[in-house]
Amino acid sequence: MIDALITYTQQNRDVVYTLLRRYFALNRTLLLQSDLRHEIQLMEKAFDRSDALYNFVHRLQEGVFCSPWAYFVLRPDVAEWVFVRIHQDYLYPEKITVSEFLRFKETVVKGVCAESVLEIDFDPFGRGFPKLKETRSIGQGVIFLNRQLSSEMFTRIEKGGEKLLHFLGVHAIDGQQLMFTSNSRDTYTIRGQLRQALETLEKHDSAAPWSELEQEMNRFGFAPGWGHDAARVSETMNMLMDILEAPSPAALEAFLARIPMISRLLILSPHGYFGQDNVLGLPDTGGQVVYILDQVRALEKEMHDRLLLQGVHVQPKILIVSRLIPDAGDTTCNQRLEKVSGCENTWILRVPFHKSNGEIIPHWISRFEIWPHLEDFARDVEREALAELGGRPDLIIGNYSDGNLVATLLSKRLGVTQCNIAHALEKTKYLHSDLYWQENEEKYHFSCQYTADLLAMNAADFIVTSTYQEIAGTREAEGQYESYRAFSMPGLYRVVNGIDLFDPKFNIVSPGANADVYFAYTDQDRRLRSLIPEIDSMIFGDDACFPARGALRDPDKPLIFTMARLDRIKNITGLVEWYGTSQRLRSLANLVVVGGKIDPQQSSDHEEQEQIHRMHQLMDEFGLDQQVRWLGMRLDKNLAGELYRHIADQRGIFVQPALFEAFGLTIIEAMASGLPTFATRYGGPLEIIQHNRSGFHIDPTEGAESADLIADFLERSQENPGEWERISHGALDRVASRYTWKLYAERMMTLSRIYGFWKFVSGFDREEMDRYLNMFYHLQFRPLANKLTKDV
Ligand code: UDP
Ligand code: LCN
Repeated sequence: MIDALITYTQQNRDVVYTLLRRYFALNRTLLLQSDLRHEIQLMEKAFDRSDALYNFVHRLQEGVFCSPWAYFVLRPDVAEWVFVRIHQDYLYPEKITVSEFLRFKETVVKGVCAESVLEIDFDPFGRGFPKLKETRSIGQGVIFLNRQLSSEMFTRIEKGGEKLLHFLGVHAIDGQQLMFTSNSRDTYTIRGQLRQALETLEKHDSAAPWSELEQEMNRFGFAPGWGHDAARVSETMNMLMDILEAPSPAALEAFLARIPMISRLLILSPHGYFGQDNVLGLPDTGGQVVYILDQVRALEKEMHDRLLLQGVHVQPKILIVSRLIPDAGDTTCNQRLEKVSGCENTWILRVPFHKSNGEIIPHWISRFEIWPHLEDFARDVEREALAELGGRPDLIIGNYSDGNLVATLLSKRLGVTQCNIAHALEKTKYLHSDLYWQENEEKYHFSCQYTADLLAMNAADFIVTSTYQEIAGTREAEGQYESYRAFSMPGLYRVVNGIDLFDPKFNIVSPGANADVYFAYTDQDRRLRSLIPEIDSMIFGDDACFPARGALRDPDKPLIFTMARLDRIKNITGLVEWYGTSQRLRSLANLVVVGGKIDPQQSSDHEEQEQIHRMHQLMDEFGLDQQVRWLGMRLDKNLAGELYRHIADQRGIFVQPALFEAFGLTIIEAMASGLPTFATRYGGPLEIIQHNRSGFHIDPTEGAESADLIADFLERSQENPGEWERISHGALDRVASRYTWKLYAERMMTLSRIYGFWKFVSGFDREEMDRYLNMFYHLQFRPLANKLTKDV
């Protein structure tokens, strides 16, 4: 692309010069993708799509300008970055390094002298480690890793077969030895034992239970774990025979899927409020809590079923660790231990934060303020979790920046496989929050958060994401993890290689919508009809029973429904504004908003308060009190589930207008209920919804256009009800095929076993990386976190 641009520039100097002049004439040091594209569109010359300059500009991410230099970030394709500069007079495009680009940006935008700056570079530590090559394979790390390492296992990895046997030999759960009665690593001996056992098994009925076989199998050196009956035991033994003879990735994956490796999980979600009831709608508590509670139910069942199939009678245990908040209002977040309902042996363990004098901190602390507490928290959790679990967990899963940092500290100390889940990385949500970190420091402490993110993502054994775009974005926009690849926090450090998207640690495992709660509106037998009167008075009532503003004058119109936390990024106020401005939309449908509080004084979150004020302002400005019903309350999930369905009964729609949405559980919930859904094109929803098949994408920066798209659909559906049904069916099919917790749990268990195995067998040669991370933690993260007070 650069060569084409050089040739083009030589032949069309005037065109390139004119474009650069336009950029400089804007008198802005920093231009975004949209600004750069906009200027080329305004030029007199008509470009066609094969034009080198047009192509170049359309692949730019940003530009930095300081006469006579223009520096650009070019993203020719997903996950591919090139840095280029052009001199205004000489007009010769030159490639530059990432350091040069960032240095220029820091100097020009922030005016800092950026010569001697700490540069963070994780790249050298990944050399020699297998990496994906194709962008389409990003997010399929486990398949690649398994293929690559299993073919190397008996060649590159010294004594691969013996290591596999050793791995099997050290398996025990609750003191019960599994797989082998002794830890022999001699492949020759084991093959002999396997042959003898297989011969004996042939004499048994294939349905004979393990208890009947146990004595004989013990004599040959085999402990429980091979299968619940003779057929399965012999299948598993044959698989091992095959692998010891000639390993293949598929055989290894299938064999590992049978090993009872995972029975104790530790899941970390430190910031509150984490509870089962009355927490949604409280600050910082949203989809992450819903996700984890549904996740543990699915994982517990999957672990339980797998262990039984392998003939291991052990009850799996999951511990979700969060913060204990003594002043927890009407939530249970002040209880140390709480059983998760619908589970046999899954618990929420809450561990408090302390002030510097040791006193327990009684109140909620925003997720942006919790950094100085995490190291002590990790230490306390280690003690309490080990006691509760009765030993080390088999896997530690972190959630969000804080949980992932604690997972990093604990996994390192305990030598346990670490999995990260981000839910949302704030960096892509707040524009230029890296560059202007100092300006935002008091409110958000992004210096701590982004440092923690870098530490945790590089330390993790594997990272689970909900979508592809979360890792590597789309052709148009960078991904959330990708945004950590190269950036500057002037005055702190410059990251030249923050994360490698081709690292096989990334895996896409999408969450689901809880099928017990969110199911199709047509599924009449399961509907909670008794809730309908309450829902009707919530939506159509005008009494004071609910904290609400607005009363719908014309209840026969279809409903446009939205529900979210009242954060700026969720852009609920944006939707209200589009609705207020669009007479067409107002004449076609009413709007129902569930989110936030009506009284700003009842909110303790500064962003929420601001949004509440804005909602009132918009309701006043556009006179919306007879067309908008705003409910400032949190709905329990059964009520929310029946509400989606009730709105579908009346041929309504769901709208998710966020400026950016990492994934968006409400979107799959609405779709699972059969509601046609319109969701932001920025973030995960772009992948969840297939436009005009299972819903619609809307552009939150183009309010009028989005309002028209919605109005068009409502009009079409009025004329032809089959149109509404077409999208409704599309939505139901999409969720059923892609977004279920069963699929999630199966995949997650496979990942845990395979990464756990490879960590054990290959060690991943990570010592250098560990040392670098250790230094980064102590020299960067700790001082930043310790600058914040613990005595809030
Ligand atoms: N939710 C709810 N009741 C409410 C508000 C939200 O049950 O009053 C649930 C909603 O159904 C969804 C979650 O909270 O499961 C929000 O998750 P999402 O991923 O949409 O957004 P987040 O809040 O995590 O950014
Ligand atoms: C946090 C978010 O912001 C949402 O986009 C996700 O759906 C939710 O967590 C669950 O992962």
